[in-house]
Amino acid sequence: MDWKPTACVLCACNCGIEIRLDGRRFDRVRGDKAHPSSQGYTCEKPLRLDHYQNGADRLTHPLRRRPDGTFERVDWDTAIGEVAERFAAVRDAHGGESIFYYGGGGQGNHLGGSYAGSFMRALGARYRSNALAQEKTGQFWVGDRMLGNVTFGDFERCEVALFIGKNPWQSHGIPRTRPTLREIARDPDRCLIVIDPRRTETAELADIHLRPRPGTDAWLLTALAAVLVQEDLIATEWLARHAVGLDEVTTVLSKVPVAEYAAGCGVPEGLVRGAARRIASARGVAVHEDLGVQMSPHSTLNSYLDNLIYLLTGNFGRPGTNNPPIPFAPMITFSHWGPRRDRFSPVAGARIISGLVPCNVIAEEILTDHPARYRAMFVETANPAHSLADSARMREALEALDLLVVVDVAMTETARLADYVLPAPTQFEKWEATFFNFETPANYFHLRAPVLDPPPGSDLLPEPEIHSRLCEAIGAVPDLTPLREALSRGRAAFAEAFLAAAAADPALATVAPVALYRALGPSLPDGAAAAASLWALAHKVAFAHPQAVRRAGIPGEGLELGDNLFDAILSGRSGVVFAVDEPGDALARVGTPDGRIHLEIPELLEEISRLGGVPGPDPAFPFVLSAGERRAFTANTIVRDPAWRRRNGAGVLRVNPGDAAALGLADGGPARLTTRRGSAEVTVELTDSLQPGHVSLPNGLGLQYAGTVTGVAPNELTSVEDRDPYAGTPWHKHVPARVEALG
Ligand SMILES: Nc1nc2c(c(=O)[nH]1)N[C@H]1C(S)=C(S)[C@@H](COP(=O)(O)OP(=O)(O)OC[C@H]3O[C@@H](n4cnc5c(=O)[nH]c(N)nc54)[C@H](O)[C@@H]3O)O[C@H]1N2
Ligand SMILES: Nc1nc2c(c(=O)[nH]1)N[C@H]1C(S)=C(S)[C@@H](COP(=O)(O)OP(=O)(O)OC[C@H]3O[C@@H](n4cnc5c(=O)[nH]c(N)nc54)[C@H](O)[C@@H]3O)O[C@H]1N2
Ligand code: SF4
Ligand SMILES: [Mo]
Repeated sequence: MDWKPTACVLCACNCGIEIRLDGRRFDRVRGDKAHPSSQGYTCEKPLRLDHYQNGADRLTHPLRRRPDGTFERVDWDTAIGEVAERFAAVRDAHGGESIFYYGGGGQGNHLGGSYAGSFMRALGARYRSNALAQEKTGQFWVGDRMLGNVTFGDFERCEVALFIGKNPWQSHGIPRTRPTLREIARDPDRCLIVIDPRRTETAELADIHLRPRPGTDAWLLTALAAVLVQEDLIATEWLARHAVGLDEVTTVLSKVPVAEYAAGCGVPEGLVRGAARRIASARGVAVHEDLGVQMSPHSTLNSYLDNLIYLLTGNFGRPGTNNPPIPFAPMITFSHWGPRRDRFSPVAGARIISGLVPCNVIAEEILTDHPARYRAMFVETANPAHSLADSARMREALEALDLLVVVDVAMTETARLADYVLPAPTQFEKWEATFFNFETPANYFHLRAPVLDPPPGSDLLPEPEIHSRLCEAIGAVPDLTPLREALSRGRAAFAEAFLAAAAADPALATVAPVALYRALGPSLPDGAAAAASLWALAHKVAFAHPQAVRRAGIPGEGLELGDNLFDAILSGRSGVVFAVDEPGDALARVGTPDGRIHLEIPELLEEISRLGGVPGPDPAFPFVLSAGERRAFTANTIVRDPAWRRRNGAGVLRVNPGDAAALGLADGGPARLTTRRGSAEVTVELTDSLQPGHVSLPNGLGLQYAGTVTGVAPNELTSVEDRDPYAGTPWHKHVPARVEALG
């Protein structure tokens, strides 16, 4: 029996799995016990990964759009030549800044995206985005200002686990999620606190469930932070050593009317005070916020308050608390404390955070006659026609472009609108890896080898090859002969030659990943050319964190350490530990100029002072719709085949039974769901896990598969205007809606 090690690609945990093939079919999938992070754990979703691998709408050949909107097959030389020529024409006519890049990595694949920057830089493109700019950028902005970094909770070792707008039982996001949650819940000395308007699977396990009315977290979190200050539960000595700005924060929080705010969000005051005291008394508190607050009103303020809760109680930089990780790749960039503090998008003037234009302004940046509008777009591993707010507007924007090129494995809602569709092998047919390496104290990297070949008769290219050919087609790749010669003398000579060449030749620096792929890639064992960009990243990690890398068992000094790490990654089929933190190291990764934690963010403290009362609903749209709940069988739009789901293939609108009775809705019956932007027919499921007035639709449905659309696409119902004032992130969990009986 031949089990092949790889990883699940359906969420950011990327649990190690092993696959047994029957021909080209995934006959069986099981957890990989040798994987250092997941240790054999999986949830139910990857067991049916064959629906991703062998989906009916997989792309098999490069496609070009005909004037009538249908597609014709072209060969790769034609596709690469024409795509390169047309991007170059847009650049020549309107400047490289008019070319926009979207995507670059899904839940399981970031290797391809590590090469995309080469082609974009060579074209002079300056603007890009991806899904992080509709969920995490508010949190990044707050982290940047307070810590010059972001943190992740150490849930394995915490005493108190606090989940805010996050249902990890279904959405995962921490290693071995379900066993870890059960361990916390079972242990009488530990405490699981959940803040969610819904009685989620996680909330059912919780010791304390704070259940605010949807969209009122700002009041609840302010009340929690205020109790810490007003009852003198803060880590005064620790803060005096490590933080500045405490007075400004306590001045605002000491005035908060806790009882009034608790009443405003619908949580008993005693429960708020009890939760604050439990947090303050713990040895270690780990906090994780997610879409429930990041995609609701006051989202950036909520992220600030979440940070204040763990920082005011000193839960930072120790085992069992929140820590800034040592990431393998710099997925998040911080700029607040640097010379180029703020950048804004050219048309909407929206704040660019971590290099990303807010998703909610992309359509606006295209659908205008502004001279700086985006005119061409390169989309890779993303489905923005489905995943961004207001799909109708997004489709209109994508159609208005002079050129749209999509790299994907399947014929998606976005690919359908493209001028060229460039097909890639699936994540099991090529070398792949993810950069979701944010764990502490031990951090992992997993380079995955292909499990099978691309389908016979197909004509696919992996993303690194696509980007390299595009760079070559526009003449952006300098002569690599000297690098190849250096490599023949060994990696040490190569490193020296590469660093010297990149410093001396800006053209080489511009396409550095592609140059590595072409020069170093062919020398890598087992055809792992795609791993070439990791060589540079391994050296960067080894250079920045030599002790942590050595603690992970990688020997060596200087360049040798980086090369040893790279070799360990190349040969470790189930993933390797690349860094091990030591308690206290995390404090050194506070990236502010004085190394202190900056508690004060003046504009957000001002917003806390102005909170006032909780606003009431719009009588025309009395319900709050959470558009995009994570359920047992949802995974964004990665698996398109509805047969993947064992139950509820089409997804249901969850409704409170009291609301259903008042509206005349029956369990399993139809209803009409209407928002300011759209309307859809839905099937209703009655459940008292939802509060009255709150309804919820699953994430990732409404996909066209084999000619049929199944379920409701959530963003047919959302609006681009409903977004955070700082980060531009959407309020997908808080869409004003109306529900009516049908039939
Ligand atoms: N099964 C599955 N897992 C996934 C994914 C998937 O598609 N399916 N997607 C992955 C991705 S990309 C992400 S980003 C994560 C997201 O993971 P989560 O953020 O956990 O997922 P959601 O279900 O979207 O939202 C979390 C919770 O927010 C709650 N919520 C709604 N409104 C409010 C509110 O006003 N306040 C508070 N406090 N909570 C509220 C909802 O009831 C829900 O339980 O999941 C990842 N994991
Ligand atoms: N209303 C609403 N909208 C939401 C959300 C919500 O909760 N509510 N959640 C948001 C969140 S958190 C996220 S992360 C986004 C996700 O939305 P997107 O970032 O658009 O990504 P996915 O849906 O994950 O789609 C990934 C794409 O990658 C393709 N793919 C898979 N493997 C490969 C590969 O090897 N190579 C290439 N090139 N492509 C591949 C898949 O076919 C698919 O088209 O959606 C967001 N949209
Ligand atoms: S969906 Fe996430 S938690 Fe489940 S097996 Fe895959 S990576 Fe692990
Ligand atoms: Mo996400």
